[in-house]
Amino acid sequence: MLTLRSSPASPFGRKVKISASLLGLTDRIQVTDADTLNPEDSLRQQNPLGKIPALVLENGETLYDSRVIVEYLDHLAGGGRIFPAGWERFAALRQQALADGIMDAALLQVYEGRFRPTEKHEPKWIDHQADKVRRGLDHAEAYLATPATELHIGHIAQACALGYLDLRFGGRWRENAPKLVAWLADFEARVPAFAKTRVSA
Ligand SMILES: N[C@@H](CCC(=O)N[C@@H](CS)C(=O)NCC(=O)O)C(=O)O
Repeated sequence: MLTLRSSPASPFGRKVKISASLLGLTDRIQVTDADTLNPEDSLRQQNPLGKIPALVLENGETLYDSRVIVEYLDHLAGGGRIFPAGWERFAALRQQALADGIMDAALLQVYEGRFRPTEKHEPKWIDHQADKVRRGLDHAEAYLATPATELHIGHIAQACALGYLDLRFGGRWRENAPKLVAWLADFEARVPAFAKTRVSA
């Protein structure tokens, strides 16, 4: 049995869970919640960065981060299932990188709120991160909102990024991204694991 250290709200953990489901591997993975703030949590032995997701393998090795884990799961499932071949692979990896970057920038804004008292919030820093999210969404709305034919890791990551903005930012991205709204509805209709991994605020 593989053990996924994650938390229900983690968008990167969600990427792994949805990938596992699409690859038919859900039954081989047990999910154990991790507390990234707790120094006593074994997570820090498993991943020195103390970040989730981390995947503990049957041989005791741990894989991180989400990008490595999804490659491993695809390999376990025979390879080439959620990673296309040829140029499409790089387009899919780039889409994943954009979505991961949106999630990183969104998380940093959430952490600013969590780690600093309100009077110490740095608006320039928050705006800097919010601009990344806005530019990323504008790009996805313009170029990455065509409903997928073959689902791949870029689509999974993009859905998780949009889902995280729904969870933590009240879904305000929807006002300026009608094509992405339709794109996400199509993804959700095709991927039951998306609804299954949704958490409410
Ligand atoms: N690049 C990493 C990002 C993972 C990440 O930022 N995880 C967050 C939770 S969603 C985390 O562990 N935060 C705790 C910390 O940064 O200490 C990945 O793809 O897995």
